[in-house]
Amino acid sequence: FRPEAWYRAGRGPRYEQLYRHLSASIGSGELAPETQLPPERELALIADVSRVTVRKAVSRLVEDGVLEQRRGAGTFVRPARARIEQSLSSLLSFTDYMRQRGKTSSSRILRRGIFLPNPDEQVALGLPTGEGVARVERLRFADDTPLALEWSSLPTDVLPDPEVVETSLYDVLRARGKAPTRAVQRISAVNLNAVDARLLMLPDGAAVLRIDRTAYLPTGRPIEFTRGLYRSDIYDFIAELRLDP
Ligand code: 16G
Repeated sequence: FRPEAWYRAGRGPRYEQLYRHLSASIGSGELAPETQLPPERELALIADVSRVTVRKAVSRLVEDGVLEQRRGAGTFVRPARARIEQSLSSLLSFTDYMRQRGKTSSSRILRRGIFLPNPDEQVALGLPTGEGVARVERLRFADDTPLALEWSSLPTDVLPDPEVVETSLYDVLRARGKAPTRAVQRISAVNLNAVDARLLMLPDGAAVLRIDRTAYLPTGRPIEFTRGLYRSDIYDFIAELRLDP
């Protein structure tokens, strides 16, 4: 811990500066997993802030899932999680991927309904102007760990009833004979806003992988546009490459 690195640096309340400093030190590995934090009183002395300030910063990092408090032992940097390797070459659903790994997947539905499409949805799905879009927003878990946030959008004739999506969207599509057989994905790096960070239990501004998938029926019609924010501290995406013959 180097107080000079954050002292008088940045803006905002003291506890936020301390929060950001600690969270950056953990993110960079400077504070390694399993490191024990000095006791509150000591940390307050080193950082020259009140104990209340320390408590506020620390409890926010505990909420983020970055630190953990162990009864009678103190506060520790959480051990690194096992990473998930996901192939970029097979067209599977989140539920399928988790089944393959013997994990239990679940979702928290954040919003479901028919909405006015945004420009990305309109272009990806080729929606005529004035037409609504069926959208399902979900926070996706494996064994109780939040892994991704997903916004799935489909034409309303394919999914006039978005409220039927409970567990697996692809199971619903398969049951309707509308399973996609081809998809195009685009991966980019983005920083989380405060709301999404909280849902994924990551610090504000954490870098995640954004994956946009546009999926098509055998006829070539695009029927799904899903934007997902995947935790970069957990996911590795793997593609197999071959030399052209
Ligand atoms: C995956 C897909 C997403 C699809 C979802 C369906 C990626 C990058 N995205 O998360 O496009 O909508 O699976 O999962 O793999 P579900 O059938 O479990 O709802």
